[in-house]
Formats: sequence, structure tokens, C-alpha cells
Amino acid sequence: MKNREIADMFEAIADMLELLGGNAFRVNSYRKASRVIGDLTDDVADLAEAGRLQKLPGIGASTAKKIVEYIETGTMERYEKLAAEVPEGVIEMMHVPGVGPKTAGLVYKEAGIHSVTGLAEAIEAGQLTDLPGLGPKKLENILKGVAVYLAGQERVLLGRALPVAEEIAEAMRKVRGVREVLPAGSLRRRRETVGDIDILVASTEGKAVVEAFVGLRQVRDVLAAGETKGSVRVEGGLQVDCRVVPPECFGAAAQYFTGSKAHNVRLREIAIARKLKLNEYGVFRGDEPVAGETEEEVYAALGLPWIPPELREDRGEIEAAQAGELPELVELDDIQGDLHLHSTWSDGGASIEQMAEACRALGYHYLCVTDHSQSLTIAGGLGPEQLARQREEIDELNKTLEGFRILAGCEVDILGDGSLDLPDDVLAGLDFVIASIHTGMTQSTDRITRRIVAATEHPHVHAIAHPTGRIIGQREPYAIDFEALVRAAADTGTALEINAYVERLDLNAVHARAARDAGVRLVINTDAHAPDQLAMMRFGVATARRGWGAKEDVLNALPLKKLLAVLKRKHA
Ligand code: DGT
Ligand code: CA
Ligand code: CA
Ligand code: ZN
Repeated sequence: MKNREIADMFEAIADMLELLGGNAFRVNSYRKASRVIGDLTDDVADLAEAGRLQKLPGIGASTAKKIVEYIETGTMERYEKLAAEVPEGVIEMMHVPGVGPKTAGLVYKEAGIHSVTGLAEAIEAGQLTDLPGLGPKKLENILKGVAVYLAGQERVLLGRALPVAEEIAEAMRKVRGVREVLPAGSLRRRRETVGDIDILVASTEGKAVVEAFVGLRQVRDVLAAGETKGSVRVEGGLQVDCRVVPPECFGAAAQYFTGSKAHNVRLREIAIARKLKLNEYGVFRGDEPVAGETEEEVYAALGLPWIPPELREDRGEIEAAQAGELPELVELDDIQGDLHLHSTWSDGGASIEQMAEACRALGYHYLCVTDHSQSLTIAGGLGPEQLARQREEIDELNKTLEGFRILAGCEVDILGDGSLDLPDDVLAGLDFVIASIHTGMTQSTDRITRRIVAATEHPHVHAIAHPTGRIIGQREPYAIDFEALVRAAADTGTALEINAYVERLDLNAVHARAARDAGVRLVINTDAHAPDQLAMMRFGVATARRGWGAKEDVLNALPLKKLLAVLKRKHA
């Protein structure tokens, strides 16, 4: 399908137009087109062939023409013309936090700067100070933004790395002589970003397996290929290492290469105290192997139960294991429904019915439609009357669904002063209300904390969505006092979301753990704007697990009846 390519191309056109100071309306219409095409589940080429492109929201005659042009010729003239005018590095600059299209256009046109690193160097050298609007504070901010941006560039999002790793693991399982395959490293621990992918293979035929690995169709560059280890780059620059170990060492190698380093150091200390030696080949007493084939026996040899990979960060898991107090972590199967998703009523790409069908296919028992509220006009936010009409549609749909329930909700904006974007009586009529911030994200700690705390204190707010606002590698969290938020959430019985969107994972693992330790309920949602995005739930669950979350900590692991009872309690 060419959907993604076309969506990216429209996004790039919007970026370039905006940078060149183009008409805001046009810029927005390209962005909308990009989102609509990107969220499509059908092949855009099929729609084009059927002449149905213009039936899509946000696709007019001229965008439809460009889509057809791309499908037929593989290029878009509009894009090519703009791309000839704006260097790629300038577009990249625009995505640095604190820069944006105006500043990127300015430093390019006035100072000839055309790369992110060039921008940082110019600021550090004390240049650019005479350009309009670039005061010392702004420049300092941009410098910080460059650091955030570059840090995000080096590591890859879990949501991008995991499918690549699984595809490669699947291919390796089919290679002759391969007994077992395990993606290890930070990926197995489900860190939110990974430096590289580590694939572990059990086989007695190291060299042949390494040759098969470096010959996979995903491989772009081969960095190394030896007797037992291969190292490659796949598309996008992501590095993948493959290690082949004999089957009798597989458990020890899995333990070692899953890490983390800090966890492994602690295990080695325990081994030494027991007069044992632990390494990637096994556990030994003198030269005598005591364990190695499975991870369970490696941990058992150290007097420990098997520890789930998500906990292996030396954050107390070893002490908990010794005390027999490891948490029973929540699992994807425990999730009963998704309580934060969008439909075509606001900025989603699918109808409520389509989202409900997709949720049912995932085995859920309920979902809650939480379209945006009225002040968020760019996202087509809903007012009281639209919500009432949406409720009618939901009631109708519920009549036809057996063993499944659609809840009526809203993602209500927390306004600049901490009040909510809909009147109390409207919120009171909804099954579930999740509040979030989309404006004034750069307010001071004091202001933004008071604003979010006020939302938790509101009798009709059940949860706070993406509570810290961070976007990995793109936007720092709000300056919020997180402890104060956790206290307020605990006091008021308000849940805090783990937003499963791969760029968000907000709360992150550390915050999620602090919240659950304080008795705050977590709610794991995808914020899906299209059916296929519902599958991101697994990344939210992984984050909850890294935050030591159990099934009991998670609001949407409750069966429908219990969920409704909990929600009513807050309303009362
Ligand atoms: P990453 O790739 O930066 O996201 O993080 P990891 O944890 O995947 O680290 P990586 O790829 O350098 O190594 C994979 C695992 O191998 C790591 O989690 C633990 C183990 N390991 C690597 N080097 C060492 C080491 O020097 N000492 C110990 N104890 N373990 C190591
Ligand atoms: Ca790694
Ligand atoms: Ca590695
Ligand atoms: Zn949302």
C-alpha cells in the first residue's frame, strides 16, 4: 500500500509550505489530508481506482489529483518543486523543539543555516543574535531543543523497533539448524527506546546461521559477520546484532544479553556470595556447570524465582524476588477495553461502529468514545449538542451489540485557568470523562500543576490523559510537579493514564510506578484515531509492567460492571 508514502508526502508539503510562509489554510488542508490518508485502513489506490477519494473527509479535488498523480507516476510535482527550494536539513530543523517553521525559515534565509547541527554550532558561536525575535532566552531554548532532538535520534522508539525485531526473529526461526530465537536486550525489557536490537539464537552451527542472518532481505549494510556473531543495519539505520550460542547455554545467554547491565552486576554479586560463577555461558561451581539451558534454572541456582524482563533494572526487583514479593504483572489479556479513542465525530479516521468492531476483534468487552471537546477546533472538538447526538448514535449501536458495550465519553480540554471545556451538567451525563491539556503547555510549574490538580478535583473527571505531555524525542514534559499530581489523584480517586501511543508512553514507567505506589489507579489507553492503532495497547501494557503494575492497579482491567460502579463513585 502507498498510504504511508502519500501521507508522508503531504506532511512534507505542509512543512515546506509553512516554512516558506505559505497560506495557513493550505498548510492545514495538507496536514489534514496527510492524517486522513495515514489513518486509512483501505488501500488508497483502490479508493482512487473506484473514484472515491473525494468522499474522504479533507480530500478535495486538488489533493485527490495529487494522490492519483503519485499512484500513476511515483512522484508529485508540487512536492518536487518545493523540495527543490527547501533543503532537507531545514525541514529537520523545523522539527526541533523550540524552533518551528518561522524560525527555521528565518535562520535559513537570513543566515544560510541548513542543518540541525549547523544551527547548534551557530548559536554556540554567538551568532544569530541580531536576527529578529531571537533573544538570548529563545536561543538557549533552541539549544536545549537540539539536545533533546539529537538524543531522540540516536535511540529508536520501541514501537518501531519491536515489529522489526519480531520480523527478523520470525525469519531466523526458519533458518536450518536454528533451535530457538529470542530478541533480548533493552527491547525484551521493553524500554521505551532502544539503542540497538539484540537477537539471540540457539544453534550448534554458528557460522551458517550468521551467514543466513546477514543475508536477510531486511539488511541494508553488513557491519560484521564472524563465527558466532553478526552485526547489520536495517532500513532507517537501526543496528541489529545476532549472537549464536549452543543450546545448553541458551538460558544463561538469554539472561546475560537481556540485561540490564545493572541487574546483571547484582546477580554476579549474588553468585560470588554463593561461591558460584555467573557468565553468559552458565552458572558454574568451579568448572562444574550448575545451570545454563534455561533462564529459570539460572535464577534458581542463585536462589531466586524467574524475574520478568521488564523489571530487570535493579530498581528493587532483586530484593523483592528474594522476599518472594515480586508483583504479578498485568498482561495484555487482562485488558477488557480501551477508554480513550477518537472517531470521525472529531479528528478520528473511523466511525464509532468501525472502532467498536475492531475492539471486539481484539477480544475487548467495552470501549469508550472520547472525542475532543469544543475549544479544540483544529481537531473538530464537540460541544454539548453534538455530544447529545453522539450519545443517540451510541445508544442505537449498543442495541445491536451483544456482550459488548460502547460507553459515551469525552476527552475534555483543561482550559488555561484549570476550568473544563464543557459545562458540568454535560460532563455529568457522560459515562467516562478523561481530561487533558492541549494548550498552554509551557506554563510555569506553579500554574500548570494547579491547572491539572484542579481537573482531578473536578467531580466529573475520572482520569487525566497523557498527564506529563511529553513526546519522546520531540517535546519535554510539562514543568508539572508530578508528586503533587499523584497526591491529588490519590486523594480524589482520579485515574492517571498510561497513553500507549508509541511516541507518548505517558505516564512513563517510573511515573507509573510512583502513581501505583501511592494507590492511584492506572488506565491504559491507546488514544487510537484509527482501528489499526488500537494494537498499540501492548506498548502501554509493557510500560505498566515496567512500572510494576498489577492487574488490580488498572482501571480498564475491570469487568464492565465493576468499571461502571467505580466510575459512578466519582460522579457521586
Ligand atoms: P540499548 O541497546 O542501549 O537499548 O540497551 P541494551 O540493554 O540492549 O544494551 P546492549 O545492546 O549494549 O547490550 C545488551 C545486553 O547485554 C545488556 O542489556 C546487558 C548485556 N551486556 C552488554 N555489555 C555488558 C557488560 O559489559 N556487562 C554486563 N554485565 N552485561 C553486558
Ligand atoms: Ca540493545
Ligand atoms: Ca547490542
Ligand atoms: Zn486523545
